[in-house]
Amino acid sequence: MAEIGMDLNRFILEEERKHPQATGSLSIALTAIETATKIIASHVRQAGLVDILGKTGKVNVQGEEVQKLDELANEIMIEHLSDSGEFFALSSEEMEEPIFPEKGKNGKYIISFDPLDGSSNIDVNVSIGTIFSIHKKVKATVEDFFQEGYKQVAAGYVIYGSSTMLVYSTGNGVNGFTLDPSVGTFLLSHPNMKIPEKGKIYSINEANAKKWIDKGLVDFIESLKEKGYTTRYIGSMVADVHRTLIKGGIFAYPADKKNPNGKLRLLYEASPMAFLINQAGGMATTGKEDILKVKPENIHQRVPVFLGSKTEIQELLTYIS
Ligand code: P6P
Repeated sequence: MAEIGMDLNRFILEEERKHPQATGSLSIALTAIETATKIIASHVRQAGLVDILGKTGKVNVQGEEVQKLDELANEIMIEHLSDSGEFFALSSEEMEEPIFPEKGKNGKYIISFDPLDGSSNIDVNVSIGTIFSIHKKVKATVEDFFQEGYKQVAAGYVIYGSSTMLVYSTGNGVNGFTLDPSVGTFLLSHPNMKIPEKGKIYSINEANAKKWIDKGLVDFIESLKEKGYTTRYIGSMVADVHRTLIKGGIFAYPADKKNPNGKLRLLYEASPMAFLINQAGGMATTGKEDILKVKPENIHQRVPVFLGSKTEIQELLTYIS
């Protein structure tokens, strides 16, 4: 087992060594994500000081007001992922269509990412994050983005919180790295992360309860209250999922009358988070099927999300499926 304090680059290389057939492409790909997110972190930390808060007056494909930091994060991710040469195609929450970088034309991978999730929290100084999901290039067309989540090669997030943490998996468990800002290096702080079998926290926006489509969900939440659960809801998926991974319990963004397929996007929010939660020993469902088995049909497809400890998810399914 890698020892606490090991730096991310050494960890990536040691993981690569475990796969004799590895060519180093995934290591380079992950290193590009590391560099991009360290740069994003530096901008996020300065956001309050530099006039990059506030709106650009533009809206993204989701019809949401784009904050300047969102755009900057997207540009930084595109630059570094493209320069790595390892990605044949990139898709982002901030871009209507995927892009196919010239340098990546021989790349083995494709990547979907949310460059700065939780952006509505930027100007109130609440944790936000970058989420990424990597699949293998198969057909070398946009169809490659429509692979199920269980086929992910790697997935992870960076949370820009009280500290900056990178949490990711390549299918052999989940490991968390904390950025040491004094040297600009991610150091292994949470080796082999496992979600508790059961928690004491539920995380859902109860303001939407009257609009929830899943009958039985209200009763399920009431049953948790009866058992003494507490509620925590930040409204920033990366922060809510990170807490759920560490503390256990359940996070949910269900379908409601306003969002009949839920609000969260499959490719670059639900699927990578489901991959991590499964790798950590938890479960992730749309309420009808395992999120990792959903066959994507479009880049910005939304799905209902229920993820967390096995105990709560299995109990939830007795109420809503
Ligand atoms: P609501 C942030 O805008 C986001 O996409 C996720 O990060 C978060 O989980 C969700 O929306 C919060 O949505 O409707 O509860 O504010």
